[in-house]
Amino acid sequence: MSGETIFSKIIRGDIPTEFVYEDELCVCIADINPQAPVHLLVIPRKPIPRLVDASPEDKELLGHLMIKAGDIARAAGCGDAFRLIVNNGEQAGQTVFHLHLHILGNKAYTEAGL
Ligand code: DGP
Repeated sequence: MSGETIFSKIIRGDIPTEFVYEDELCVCIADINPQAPVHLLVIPRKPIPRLVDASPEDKELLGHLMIKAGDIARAAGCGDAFRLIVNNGEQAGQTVFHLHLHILGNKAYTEAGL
């Protein structure tokens, strides 16, 4: 579980990937294998491997990711109809060991006013 993952390479620009959003603390990219009409990943620049590896000093960063995820979901047209998912650990399906929030939204829900 080293700090070097595909997401570190994307954040550094070694693998050209469009940033849907970026600031000094995080970037947001489209998931390569979308599981919903809107499937985005909010990734802290700091390479924390899993949620459980975050420490109290990361409190502000984690809050930032949550707040930004809400803003990004709305900007992506999800309205209030979206889910945030963090897979923690291999047995929970985590495949990239650099913390990230999945934003899963279905534009159809929003369009239907649900
Ligand atoms: P998780 O299973 O929670 O670790 O999710 C990792 C997600 O990352 C998975 O849904 C696919 C996505 N992903 C993996 N490699 C890449 C990549 O190179 N580019 C992009 N955009 N997404 C990737």
